[in-house]
Amino acid sequence: MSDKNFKRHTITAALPYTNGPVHIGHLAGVYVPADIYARYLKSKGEDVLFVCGSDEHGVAITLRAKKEGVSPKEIVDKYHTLIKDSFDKFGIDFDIYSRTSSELHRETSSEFFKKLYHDGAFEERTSEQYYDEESKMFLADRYIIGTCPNCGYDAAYGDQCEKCGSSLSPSELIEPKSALSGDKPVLKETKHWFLPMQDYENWLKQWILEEHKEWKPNVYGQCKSWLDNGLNPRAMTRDLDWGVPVPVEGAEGKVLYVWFDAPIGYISATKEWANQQNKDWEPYWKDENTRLLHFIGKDNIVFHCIIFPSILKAEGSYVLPDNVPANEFLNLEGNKISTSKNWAVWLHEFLEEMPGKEDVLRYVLCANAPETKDNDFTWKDFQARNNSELVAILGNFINRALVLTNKYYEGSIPERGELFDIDKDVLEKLKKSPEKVSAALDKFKFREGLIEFMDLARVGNKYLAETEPWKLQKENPDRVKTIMNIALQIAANITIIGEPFLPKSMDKLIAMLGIQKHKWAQAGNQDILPAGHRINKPTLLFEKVEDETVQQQVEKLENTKKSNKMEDTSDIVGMKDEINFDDFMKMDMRVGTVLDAVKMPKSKKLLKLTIDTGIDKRTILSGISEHFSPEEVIGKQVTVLVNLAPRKMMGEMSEGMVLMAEDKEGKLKFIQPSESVNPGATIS
Ligand code: B3M
Ligand code: ZN
Repeated sequence: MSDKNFKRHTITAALPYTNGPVHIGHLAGVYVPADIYARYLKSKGEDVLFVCGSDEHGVAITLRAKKEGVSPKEIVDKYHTLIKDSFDKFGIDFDIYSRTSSELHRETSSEFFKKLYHDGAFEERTSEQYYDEESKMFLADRYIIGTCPNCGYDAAYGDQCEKCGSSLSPSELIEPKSALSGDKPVLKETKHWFLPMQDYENWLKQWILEEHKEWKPNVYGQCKSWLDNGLNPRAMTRDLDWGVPVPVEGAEGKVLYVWFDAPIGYISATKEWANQQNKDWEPYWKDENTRLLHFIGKDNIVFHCIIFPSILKAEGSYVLPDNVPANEFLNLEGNKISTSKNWAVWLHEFLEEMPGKEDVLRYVLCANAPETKDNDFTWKDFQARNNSELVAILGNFINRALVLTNKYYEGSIPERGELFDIDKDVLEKLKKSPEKVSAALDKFKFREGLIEFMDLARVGNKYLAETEPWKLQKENPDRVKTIMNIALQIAANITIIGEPFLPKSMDKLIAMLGIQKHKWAQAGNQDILPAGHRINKPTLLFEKVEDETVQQQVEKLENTKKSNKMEDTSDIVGMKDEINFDDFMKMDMRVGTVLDAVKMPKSKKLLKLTIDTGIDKRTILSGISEHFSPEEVIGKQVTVLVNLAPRKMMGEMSEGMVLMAEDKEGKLKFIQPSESVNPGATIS
């Protein structure tokens, strides 16, 4: 945190697009850390407002609506409810979960735009954009489909090719088509309002690169690279019929750019909350003693660190973010999480399939949070962390402490007697524990904070294992009283320090201990539970996850993999156009023998083969280097298309083609005669 003593905190978590459900990647990257942080500050007694809501505008929504054959309104209603419910059940404790389709948001974002418009903050520009005459609409980049100029993929979008990943602009597409009508779109003039980002460049450089060196390296680095590359004007309006109408004359049929209106959604959400609470919203955004924090994923960094701050700066009366602790991405079982490929663990499905395990998922996602680099979620790790950490350490310690207290003292906390070194040592560790967790959380190091918290449970667990009170009860009941008292004080402290991480389990533990919820200031206190206080009968805090359960989840993913493969290859499996016999006879295919093979310099894919075709010895370049080493192919009989027109590749002529078969996993195999034949044997 900057050295400043802030009076209040406005914490925002990225507004999820309501074009689908939320998954573990969202939770790990944004909502779990944001919730831990907000709970931690609230426990410290800070004035905290934690806002979120649904991002219901933009092309992502209209595309989804098209796909499902319903209206955008139906889509946002459906997913808003589903997402809100998932967050609720995972204990993500927003003070308000709003939505950008609300009237209050329309008003707020319109007013904001108008203010900037009247202040002359925008540049009005007319440019040519693709227009679909059949649908009578300007086409958003995503609505234009064509051939990628880089890899030749024929269904690339106007903003990106999903095959090779290159980012594109619609004018680069070869043979662009409208996704709406399939027609070739025409270029037509349209007017938009641009924020001249280049005018903010120097200010941003000073504000971020000089004054916010404490931002996380991944965030700072991305900002630096944007700023080093130079900023360009960005249109703040779009030709679309779904969104907040542009509130100025001559803007009919246009809406605010979704990345203009969505961050203002944080402000509208604050207003809605303030109305509900009968409070004033303005200090949460305009008082210089307010600390604004944005929790987001890495793909949103530029919008929250560069564009939105410029918008706020242009307006002039708002505070700017003090920090933007963005995370990297979480992968799933080694692959990138993908909504379109259904490669995800969806929260609403997890809730159904693993009821009661919400905190376990929070725990595992925090332990693996992609804080500094992308990270991987696996079901094996989920099981291991549950069984050997939550059950074996935290759960075991609590259960032992509470069961023995019930057994020996009918649930009443015993007095502490004489202290030995081991007791003093444990009490000292208890005292230090909250500082250690705080030090990590203050730096947004949630994994470290979790480890420090679990260390306290470890200390307690080890203490009981070493002192073995169950063996002492007969001959030395006074000693056991001291041990049990200390163990119970640790348990009470765990409810405070663990609450930001595992809120539901800590509520359960609070109930078992029969105490009130305590604030952070009490953490480290060695006398939370007075002697004589009665606790309740314990139930298990965590239960083992069995192999079967994990196996089911793994199988579910394997099935997804299989069905993806089928979809992926459908266009390959489908037959090519019919040819006649003469077409076939044009191909001259022969069996050749590979005489020599070397790797092509500077190429990952190509092997340079010398082949005896029976007619001649020639060079053929073949894209098999990732599948075979040169030694493996020398001497092999292969099938060669010998009359293919020669082609130059990487400066070397290739004369012909070696035919290969590709299996389901994408592995290549040679097409060979079943028995050895003379080089040059013809194939027909
Ligand atoms: N809806 C993008 C996303 O979900 C966007 C975030 C808006 S935050 C103002 O990645
Ligand atoms: Zn491409």
